[in-house]
Amino acid sequence: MVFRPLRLGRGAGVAIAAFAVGCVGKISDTTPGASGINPGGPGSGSGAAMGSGAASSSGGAGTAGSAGKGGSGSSGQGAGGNNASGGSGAASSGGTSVGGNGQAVPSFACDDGVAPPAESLRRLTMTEYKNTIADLVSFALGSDAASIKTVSTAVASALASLPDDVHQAVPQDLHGSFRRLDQTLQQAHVDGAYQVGTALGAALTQPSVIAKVVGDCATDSSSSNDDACLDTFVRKFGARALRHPLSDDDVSFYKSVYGSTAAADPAAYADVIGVMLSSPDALYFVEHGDQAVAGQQGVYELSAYELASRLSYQLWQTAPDDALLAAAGDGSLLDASVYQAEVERLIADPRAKATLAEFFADWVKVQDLAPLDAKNQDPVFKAFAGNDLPDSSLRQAMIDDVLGLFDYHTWTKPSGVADLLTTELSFAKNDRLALIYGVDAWNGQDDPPSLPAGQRPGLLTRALFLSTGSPNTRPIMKGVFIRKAILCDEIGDPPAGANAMPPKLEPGMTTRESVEAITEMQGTVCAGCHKAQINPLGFATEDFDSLGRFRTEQQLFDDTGKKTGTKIVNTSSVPEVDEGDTTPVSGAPELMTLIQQSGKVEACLARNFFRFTYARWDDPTKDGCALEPVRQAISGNGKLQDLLTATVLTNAFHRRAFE
Ligand SMILES: [Ca+2]
Repeated sequence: MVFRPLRLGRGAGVAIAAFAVGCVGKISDTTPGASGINPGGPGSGSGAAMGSGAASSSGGAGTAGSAGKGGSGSSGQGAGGNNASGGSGAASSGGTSVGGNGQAVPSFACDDGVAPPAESLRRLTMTEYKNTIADLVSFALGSDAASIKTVSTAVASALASLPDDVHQAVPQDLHGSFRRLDQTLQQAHVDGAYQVGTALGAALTQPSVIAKVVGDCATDSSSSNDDACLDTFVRKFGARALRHPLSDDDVSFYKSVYGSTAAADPAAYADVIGVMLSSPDALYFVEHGDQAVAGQQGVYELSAYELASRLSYQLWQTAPDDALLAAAGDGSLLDASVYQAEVERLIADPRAKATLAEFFADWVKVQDLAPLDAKNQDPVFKAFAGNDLPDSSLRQAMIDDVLGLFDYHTWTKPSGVADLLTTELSFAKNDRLALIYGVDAWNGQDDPPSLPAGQRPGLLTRALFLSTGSPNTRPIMKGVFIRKAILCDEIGDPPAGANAMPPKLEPGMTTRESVEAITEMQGTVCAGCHKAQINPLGFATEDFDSLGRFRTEQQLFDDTGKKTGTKIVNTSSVPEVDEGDTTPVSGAPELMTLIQQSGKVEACLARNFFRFTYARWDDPTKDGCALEPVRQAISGNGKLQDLLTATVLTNAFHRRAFE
């Protein structure tokens, strides 16, 4: 049976309230933390949560369920066993290629006969919503900067009452994944949207601006033009607020909201605006589809307006602009060449950079970096840090360094995954971080300085991924992060009762030695995962300390901060970037090369960008046609920015599956 969501644009306040209640129940059923409390949420990210505890997030047992898919109530996803264990398992077509490490490169099978999972009714993210409101204010007021400022100020407190999206815990990543996966709907969302609508309605109908917003017909002395005045406003403002032209029925409904008052009435106009902004069409991606896709049960091509919205929110995180709406209006957007031109126009805009920056930040979990100066009074930390004792700016500097790396290699010098994983340029603009790297600070304009050769290549050797806010590194945490976020491998559940806290280090032993003693004892349940899947990836990056400083030996301290000795750090390991691959590495540089050669990062990046795009977890057995073109686009000579282009050019992006 094909169920396509009913039109929800009517009934405004009543409809949205009823709808909200329905969503809460359904989303709660499938999404841990849907109550809005978000157990183990972002606040816990500082250090402890990514240890062995994080490994519990996604058992190998086909748990890749329908995270965030509450609206559809789908239960079909888990059934296939969901071999999220890899891309490699799904590589049944298109030929298997071999990477630089001699192992098969993972790819995704695209079968046009396989329908993707049904989509839920997705709400705008808070970023998207706030951008949309700002654009609507500009649309209503044109170039009147002073009025735009006044109106923006009037809605600021209502906007601030909306909850931020959180790094939503999903079954596959209990620690918290993309903010876009936060599809929880709280009372604060419903109340906040209503308050924004009310405040905006009031602000846009003040005597100083109503003639600009509605037209002179709203303030002149003639009453004979008032009905046409209202009609025109509903159609014009409504098409923008709801992102599609209004039907005659829609127009009648909003005119009924205005009421039967004869004279032009600012308060009645304010009601119309408030109700429009409470409409599901304003708050959600309401998609009905247009043409059925032959051979795929329940899958429809999006209409031109639906596609315009998807494209605009995907690349700009806001509603379509005039040009995009015009291309939807005359249907030309459905023409491949017109669509391609719009894609290029949108990607050339700075807003596309901001979108990709949000993706990268979420992907590598920059929010998980611990506060670095919290232990500045601790004698051991103080002794360990020495001249590099962190100040309050160092944490953000480490985040900016990594985001700068992404930005440079995506836009300034468009590069591919290989450069991302092997670059020896420093993007540290902060003096303290530059000192840690042993380079001059980057001025952000000229070519970035080069790091000491052969020491710190690639993304994963940056201080962000090494720093812990304590005197000790966390090899387990580093290993889990690389294994899951960068390679997209699954890690089995840790045994019940396993400790998610950092292992207690033994005096006189390196961090590695302590971790080995605790987690790799032969015959224990821990050893199975830690020895092969987790620890070696972390051990190979032990040539950096927990402030990201390069080292060859580890300093040892007693509890008072007195140095008790040094021990050579052993960074050799067999990281099994590909399962069963016995290639050894001597440390971080060789590990980065092995990771780069594996071809796994391209597949993993495609999967992560899918999650960001569609706000749901990918299912490699059903989403192959969405994943494989993107993986291919960023492989070989492909560029990171091709993530954007390749995704919006897939058939999957133009379609929607209904249940
Ligand atoms: Ca009038």
